Amino acid sequence: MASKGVRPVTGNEVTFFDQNGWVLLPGLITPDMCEAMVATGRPRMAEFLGGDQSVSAFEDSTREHMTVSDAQGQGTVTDIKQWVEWRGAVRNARDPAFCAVSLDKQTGSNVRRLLGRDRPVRVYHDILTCKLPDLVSIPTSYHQDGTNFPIDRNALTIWIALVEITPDMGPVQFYSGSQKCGLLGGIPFHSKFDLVEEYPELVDKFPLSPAHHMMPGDATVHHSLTVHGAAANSTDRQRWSFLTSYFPEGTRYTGAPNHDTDGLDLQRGYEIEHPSFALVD
Ligand SMILES: O=C(O)CCC(=O)C(=O)O
Ligand SMILES: [Fe+2]
Repeated sequence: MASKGVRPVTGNEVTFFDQNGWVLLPGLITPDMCEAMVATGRPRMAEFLGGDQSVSAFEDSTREHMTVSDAQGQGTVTDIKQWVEWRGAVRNARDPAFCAVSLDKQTGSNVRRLLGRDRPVRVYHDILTCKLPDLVSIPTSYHQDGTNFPIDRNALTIWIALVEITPDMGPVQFYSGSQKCGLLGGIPFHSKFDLVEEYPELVDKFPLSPAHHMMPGDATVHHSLTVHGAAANSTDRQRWSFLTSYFPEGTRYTGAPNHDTDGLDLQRGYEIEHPSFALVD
């Protein structure tokens, strides 16, 4: 049953997404749902959220999220420099506050409409992020998600603001229409690679979306080929967001090493059906 907590996308929003590769969805979920997610996630991430402590924690980090694909357990908490994350609230922990958003039938229907395919979708990964204040977390470099996903087709990501996010907190920004370029290269978060440095012409060819002022429950959706990034958070408030990426049922595994898929015994060339990638229909 569709929850009242997630609203349907409109026809105009789907059209905007088709043209631009991203769309803003004001009030996608209720502020209550946002509060529940932060209330669950904050204590789990506490050791990385303090001022100086967060910096030293990263230096000492074993980057334990490399083991995230283990379907058991609670997922992993890591400072990946661009933000502090809890990866796997849905995929691993099956936490109700997060599943109520990511696995909701209305969410599934929204994703199907945005992907333009009338078939169930699966969760690729889910990440609760906190971009630390005072410029502690570094900017999110401009990238396409698609280069990093070891899957053979397009996907999309729903990114939800869990707190009020002002433009100076580093909301995600998108090069509108850049999905039409196809794959541009780079592996997100692997190195300092930034697509705007690699392709300076992107800036002239595609308008950069505004740094939106978002309220809790407002969301953006982006296509896996859309170039996007975010500035650092220059305020003294934490930037909390929750993102879930989806691929359509029938998607096949390319076999490329990736922390989201390693260790699950997926077979290159075969459809991804592992229960860790929850089906939403
Ligand atoms: O939250 C950010 O700064 C970037 C998020 C991102 O890259 C994504 O949702 O694919
Ligand atoms: Fe991304």
